[in-house]
Amino acid sequence: MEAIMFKNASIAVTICAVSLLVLAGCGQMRGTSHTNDTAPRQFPSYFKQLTTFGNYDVSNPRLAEGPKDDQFTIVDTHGSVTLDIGQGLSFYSTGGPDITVYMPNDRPANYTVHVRHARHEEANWTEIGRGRGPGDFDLDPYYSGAADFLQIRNEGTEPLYIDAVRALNVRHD
Ligand SMILES: [Ca+2]
Repeated sequence: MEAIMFKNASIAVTICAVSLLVLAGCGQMRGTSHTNDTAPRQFPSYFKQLTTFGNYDVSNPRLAEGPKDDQFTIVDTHGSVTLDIGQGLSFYSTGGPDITVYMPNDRPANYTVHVRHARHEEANWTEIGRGRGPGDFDLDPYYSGAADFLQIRNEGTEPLYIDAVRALNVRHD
């Protein structure tokens, strides 16, 4: 009988100890979450939506929106497609690559990449690089600060196939 009571007491003590550990863990998680809420948020994101301007000589422009899916926007010679990173978001430069352009390897065509801030309607587009096939692009040293829009222009003589575009450093406005 004494042995059984001792065993029950041991179980009770163990349950209490585990409960305290769980509570302590919850407190720790809440604390961490609170800290993240006040810190700048950085994350990669695909360009989400087509803009209402800057789309010329382009077929299926919406197929360049969102994640890579092997569905292609096709930009003809001298044409362009313009994408927005999304409502309430902007992209910016860090030390490494900032933009990744996804397109098929077997259909290379010459293109340029340009960026712009949405609110600076009078501002010109800033070219950040030239490409042929899929690749990464740096904003610096050509552009500093935050941008919202990205434009890809076909600079060659072949059709330009674009699957998706991703900004590697995105933050909430
Ligand atoms: Ca696509």
